[in-house]
Amino acid sequence: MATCSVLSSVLIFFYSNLLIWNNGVFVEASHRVFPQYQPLAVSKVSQRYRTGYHFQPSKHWINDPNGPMYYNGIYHLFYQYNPRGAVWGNIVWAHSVSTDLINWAPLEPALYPTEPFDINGCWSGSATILPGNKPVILYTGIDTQNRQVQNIAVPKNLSDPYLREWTKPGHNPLMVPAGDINVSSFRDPTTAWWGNGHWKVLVGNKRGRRGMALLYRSRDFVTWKKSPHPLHSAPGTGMWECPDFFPVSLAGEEGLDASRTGVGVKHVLKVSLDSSRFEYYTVGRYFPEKDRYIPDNTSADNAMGLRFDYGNFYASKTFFDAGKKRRILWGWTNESDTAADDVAKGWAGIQTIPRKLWLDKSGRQIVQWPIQELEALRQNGVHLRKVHLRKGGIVEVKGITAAQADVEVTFSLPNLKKAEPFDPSWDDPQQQCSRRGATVEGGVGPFGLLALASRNLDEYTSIFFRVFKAQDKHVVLMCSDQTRSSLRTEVYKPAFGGFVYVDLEDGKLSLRSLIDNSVVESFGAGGKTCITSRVYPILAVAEGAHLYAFNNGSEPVQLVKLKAWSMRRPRMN
Ligand code: DQQ
Repeated sequence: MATCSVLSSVLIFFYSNLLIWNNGVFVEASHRVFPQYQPLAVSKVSQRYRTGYHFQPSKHWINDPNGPMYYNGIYHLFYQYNPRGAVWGNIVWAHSVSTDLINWAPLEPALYPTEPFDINGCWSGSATILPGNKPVILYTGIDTQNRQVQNIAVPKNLSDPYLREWTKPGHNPLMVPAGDINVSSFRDPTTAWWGNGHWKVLVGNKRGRRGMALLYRSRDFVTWKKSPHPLHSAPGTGMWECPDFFPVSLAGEEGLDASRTGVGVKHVLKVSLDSSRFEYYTVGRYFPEKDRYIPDNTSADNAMGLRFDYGNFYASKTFFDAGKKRRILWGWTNESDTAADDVAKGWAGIQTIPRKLWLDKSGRQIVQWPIQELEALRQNGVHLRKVHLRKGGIVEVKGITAAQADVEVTFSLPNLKKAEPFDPSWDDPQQQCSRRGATVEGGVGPFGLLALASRNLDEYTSIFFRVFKAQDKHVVLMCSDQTRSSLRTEVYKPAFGGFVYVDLEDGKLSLRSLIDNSVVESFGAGGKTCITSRVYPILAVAEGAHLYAFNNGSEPVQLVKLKAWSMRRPRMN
């Protein structure tokens, strides 16, 4: 503790977006930069708070998932990694492989700074599988002048099933920040798609406060030309990091290859906002001939827009799994303790459980669900049925390892008449979750789960719903509230929240939570609203962790069924 406070008192950090003068160019740093910690290689990794079944390397800092792909029966995940410390810096593309997206084997980093066009860092990017079954990576390199440029890398040996080594062809960089493009706001190329005789790729950018996705075209994947207009832009959103653009089917859950357009297809554009470190997405229409994307008027095209995840989730990226015909989403979930804690732990950052994603029947939003393969880790299942939860009711889910579990529960709401009135000015769900925690009585709700809870409830992370009555409909709020998650005072403990767009006609609401020591990933209403929390209990650890279902609304709710499992550890790097 003493060491931590000494460390934090000498902590000098630069916040993201800080301008650094370098070789005559102003360069914007990304992530919080702690120069004094960057090269501190780890001598001992603390097991406290390490996850059991989430993706993480054996030590050090990780951030964005990069270039996920399925190639010849193997899943590849690359990710931003500091090989020399537990804070952001010295960034390379680390590389792991899997046959099921759950068990992972580490390989040597695939990309690390070697050339003038990436000597100061190999930042985020994507994979594309070109005709002839040839995978390539597009990534952002930080060049000798600290400019952001887009590069290509190709496997050295296509007959290596793990694609261990990657080379950087001599015609790099492919795209440079020419003209009025800000050299430090030009990054994170998407997976390329094919249409109208061209390959097309997006690169994140901003002009003033207008966030934009620049569009580049190429006939041969070698020479790239910037389109005179971006694919899309939105005022007031700031730098668009890690754009992701992909088609979704209007019918069913099957995923589509990046190049699919036409009847029965909509498109999704997701951007990660550097200024708030939240993401938002829109559902809309893509016009390939004009290379324009127009969001539907049901999707807010600003920082209040729909999110894949309303919690700690950033720099996400999807890929098309051609083996199982599904689209899969990866997202980075950062620590919410301090940088000094991370240095002491020897590690920082995990990836969320891969989620299958598809367009909801309404056509207005995305639905997500943990990939089915995860269920192979379930063991010691317990089952509860028809438990009445009156006001103040609480029931413990016993017989599982509550610190590392998967729980699915369905509640039925007998009486919606008592729902509290909804004020239409409440447009920020996180604010509503902060105002009314799990113990604040409502009419219908709060009801839900207390995860990573200590025996006497000194600590818990509450994931719950609250139902309100608006003029002509019900409004459902879902919260993942960290405020009581730890007795430690120095960690960040927000109450995250999102609205759940359901009509409640069947009077039921479901919740699934993946609980894993220091992370709780929750899926409301079958995956319509998802929230991830990072928490650091000191009592609710290992055998000291408990799981409860509760209701603190004045109206009784019924827990129709609850299934919970302990989760085994897969092979994890
Ligand atoms: N992280 C990468 C950038 C990206 C940012 C650098 C998003 O390429 O814009 O580590 O977290």
